[in-house]
Amino acid sequence: MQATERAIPRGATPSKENKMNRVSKPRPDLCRRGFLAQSAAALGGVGAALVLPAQAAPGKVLLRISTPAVADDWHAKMWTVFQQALERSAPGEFEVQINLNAALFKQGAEPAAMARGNLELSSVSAFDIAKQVPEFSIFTAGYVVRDPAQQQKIFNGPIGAEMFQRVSERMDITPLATAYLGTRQLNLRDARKVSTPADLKGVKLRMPGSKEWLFLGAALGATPTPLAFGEVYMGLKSGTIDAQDNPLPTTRAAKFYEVTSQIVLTSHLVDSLFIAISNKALQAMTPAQQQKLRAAAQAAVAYNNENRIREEAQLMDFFKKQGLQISTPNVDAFRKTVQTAYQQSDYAKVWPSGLLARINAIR
Ligand code: KDO
Repeated sequence: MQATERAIPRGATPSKENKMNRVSKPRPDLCRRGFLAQSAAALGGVGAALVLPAQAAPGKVLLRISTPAVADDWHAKMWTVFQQALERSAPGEFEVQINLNAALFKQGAEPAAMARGNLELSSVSAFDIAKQVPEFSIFTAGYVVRDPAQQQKIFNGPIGAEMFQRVSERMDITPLATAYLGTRQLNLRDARKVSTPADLKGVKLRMPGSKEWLFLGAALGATPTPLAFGEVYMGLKSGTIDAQDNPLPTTRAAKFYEVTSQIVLTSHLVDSLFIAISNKALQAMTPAQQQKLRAAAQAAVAYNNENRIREEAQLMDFFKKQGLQISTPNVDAFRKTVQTAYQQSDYAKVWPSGLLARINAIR
């Protein structure tokens, strides 16, 4: 099933470049060189070598985007919405280059590339931020944020403003808008009974490669195994990993359901991605351009969030039809174990005093 896409902003149909991205549907199991060639081709048939202009056409503001997202996922498509919103509000002013599948920078390397001025935009995870702004790890902790509505209130209110200020000062990037990546669920290669974290003992659970992610995997009771997103499909297929965790729309878009047999609805993390821009690029813009940029980022996340929330509610049937078992564990047991692990960790020691209570108070 391909869920019906709601193109929210008027005229937000994919551009020619991104239609190419969508039609070519690069597979997560393709090698990075393949992605590079594909991306280069999508950018104008340059050929196998990735030759990206370091500068935009004369008079245009260059906005290079890099994301590990696969073309069929909402947080990949949202960049087309962003691009087209800018083209409508500021015709001819910006040159937006969308690079999917980690074709330009590997997963997690984007913030450093932005700070160095080699990349303008990306969707940055709380985990990437927590590496440099440790108190942001509160948003990497399982079972803290309750649902997407609360997530938006948190980041669009005073807490978001305070935390984004710290990000801007310490990382030299500015978050512009908060995308709901989805609620992360476990997805196992071989079905097994999973009721509590103890049932995951010894399960090689793939996590993205940073200590913040690995901590979450361990807190769930599994044996966390670092692997880049683009290698997960093959890892599951070959059996080098036993499981992965991602929101259901991503498990569909990256086709992980083809190489797994069970989804366990742990709902352990209401995950976010922050559309962020390098401060260097932001400061080089006029106030009017900055305002249009912010509006385009808001349009992009609105598109992502609505489509993703709708699809999350529909996907269970799809996975069942694909032959997957869907099981519901003892979520209270998972919540208790994971929350205890975080409370007793060094992460919680740097959470600003009272922040957890303020988050909890947001309804
Ligand atoms: C993943 O690697 O599991 C993850 O979901 C982590 C996110 O922070 C984000 O990088 C995402 O992958 C990619 O955008 C691919 O969907």
